Amino acid sequence: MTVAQDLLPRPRRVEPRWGRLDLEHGLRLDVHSDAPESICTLARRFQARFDRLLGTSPQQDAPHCRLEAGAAGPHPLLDDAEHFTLRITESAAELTADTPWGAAHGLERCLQLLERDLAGRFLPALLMEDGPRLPWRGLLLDISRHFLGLSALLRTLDGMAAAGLNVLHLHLNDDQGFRFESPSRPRLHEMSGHGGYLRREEIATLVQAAAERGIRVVPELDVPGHAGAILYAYPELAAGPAPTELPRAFGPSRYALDPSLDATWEMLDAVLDDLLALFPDPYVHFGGDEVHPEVYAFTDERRRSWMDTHNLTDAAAVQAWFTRHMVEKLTARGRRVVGWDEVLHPDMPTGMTIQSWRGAATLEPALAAGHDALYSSGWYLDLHYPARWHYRFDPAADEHTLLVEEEALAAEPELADVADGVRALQATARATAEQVGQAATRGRVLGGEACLWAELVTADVLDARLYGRLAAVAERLWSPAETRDADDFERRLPGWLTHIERVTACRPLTFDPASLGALGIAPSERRAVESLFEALAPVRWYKRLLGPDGLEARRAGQNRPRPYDADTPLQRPVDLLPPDSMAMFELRDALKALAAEPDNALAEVTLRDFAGRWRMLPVQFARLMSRSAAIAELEARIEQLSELADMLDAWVDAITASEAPGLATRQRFTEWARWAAPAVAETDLAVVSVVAPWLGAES
Ligand code: TNX
Repeated sequence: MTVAQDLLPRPRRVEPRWGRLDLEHGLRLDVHSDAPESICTLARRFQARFDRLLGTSPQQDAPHCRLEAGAAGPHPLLDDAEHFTLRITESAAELTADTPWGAAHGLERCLQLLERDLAGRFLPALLMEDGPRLPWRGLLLDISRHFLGLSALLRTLDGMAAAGLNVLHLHLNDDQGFRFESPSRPRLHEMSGHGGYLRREEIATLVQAAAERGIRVVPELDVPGHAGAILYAYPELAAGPAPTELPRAFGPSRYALDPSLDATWEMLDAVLDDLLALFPDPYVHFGGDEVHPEVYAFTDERRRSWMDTHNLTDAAAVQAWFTRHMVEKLTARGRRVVGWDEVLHPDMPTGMTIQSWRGAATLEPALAAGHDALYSSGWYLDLHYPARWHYRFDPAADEHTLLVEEEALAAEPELADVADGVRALQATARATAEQVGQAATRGRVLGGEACLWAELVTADVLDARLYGRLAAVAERLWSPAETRDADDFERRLPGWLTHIERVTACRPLTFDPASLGALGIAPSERRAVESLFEALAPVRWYKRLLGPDGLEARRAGQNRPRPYDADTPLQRPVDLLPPDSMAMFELRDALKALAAEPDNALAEVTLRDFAGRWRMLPVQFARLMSRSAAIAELEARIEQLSELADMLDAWVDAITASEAPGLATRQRFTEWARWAAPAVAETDLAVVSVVAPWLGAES
């Protein structure tokens, strides 16, 4: 495998050439003397990155990389050209693009292509013609449930750029917090910005840094529902209840703005002016999701007569009226409007962009009604799904294909106990979306967004919650439609994560020493803890957010108080665990390799090493468990792994002796797997599904 075959996301076209560009003396990024300022800035930023990676600034005889790029506006726009051509020969490199954004993508590729061997550092000779498949490649960050400050956002821009993503969608307010400075309505951020909010200068810095990376920042003001934080500051604007304290509980709420009040629109006018002054992108998201229907089922005389005046017959019509007014206000200010798929209604305005979060059931009707659409439903990163589950969804696929993939997800064996819940969301969506009409011209799938809802995310755990899975979504949005091999994606993923650690401040692979310290883990215990953590994964879907009781209640169609609220510390081992464990990829590959070649020595030592480390866990953890309650919760996992060590060794013994593992071994494994199945401290034992095909199967 060459480094070009390991690229993630996969490029459109790459032709390896013979030879290499030697970089022992550094690399000099060159721009034309009359190059636009944006290109000079780009060159300076990447020169510093190359210098750091190459360990030297360019010396006299360093090879050149010539940058030739057309100009663009101050901020990237949807549909701006993003493609580039990169030529690397034995004497120089040359990067051409129509825009600075295309050039930035090409330079990210150069960073990925850097190689090193005994003779030193180099770039492989090649010709690459690359550019994204879809123009809207986004990440939604919810900074409202837990605040993510400027430094977390800035490092995330670097991670996004490395993945080829180009839209940061900021979910700026929700029931639990209002996160941007509103000079004309300061009560909003002063009262409801508990935990932090973005100041105007910080937003300017963020938008500028994003533009330098070819990334658009799309703000979301979530109204009329999810309005708890707004209504805490302005209780008189509530259609239903208003909170007397800043809400801390998660889940669908009854906090919604009263659309019949002039004061509501005065507030929205002022806040929109503040917001639009900070975010230059032509697109603005206004939410529109999860308005509790009972709240808009007005019964009092004043609002009944308001409904009559406007010919509104039910709660859905009230919401559609709200949507129309929001869209008018934003359109009058020269913006294009995005809303969640609940805004679909026969009386909604035309020309919106619909973000589909409830599946093909809303994507297809939105397009048929002539709206542009963004896909998100299969890409909820807060559900702790492994990357390969997200990888299957292609927003541009036809409805049937998407439905098949949705069903395949609901049928994942690991979701067996919640499959009804997974299917239920799509069913609710179908009813609302079906009434929407057909337009003469179909809308366009612009792309999609991975969504990181942050009920269970803080800046400390952000990187473990993003990367891995973000790469799966990024490749689907960037690479040609035929790039669909999930095994090959997983093969490239560990290298990409290592790359992210090398070129950004993001740390998707390394457990943060401070977080381990907070769990009472000493530096000397780190190795042992890693051997345990790498075999675990956070429980999937909403199991954690709802809790065991909440899950049962949801089945019966009820809502229960949830085990977490916005003040619950996220400092359990489960918070540190990435949903994909690179060690489990390694284990899986070694099992497969040994089964195929019983004399594969590398596979054998890898497996023996796993078994050896698991066997030591009870001894290593004895003291730690007496010190750390958080670790003591995992006691069952430690016992389970030490038992698995014996079974794995027995399997390796049998395979290397060219014997079939016996019936007794398989029965013992089956019983063990039953013991290991229930969640422990909100963790799954990820290793079970990895070893089951070998240790549990008749060979
Ligand atoms: C649904 S998606 C929500 C969010 C939650 C998320 C949790 C959408 C428009 N609303 O408020 O955070 O589920 O997955």
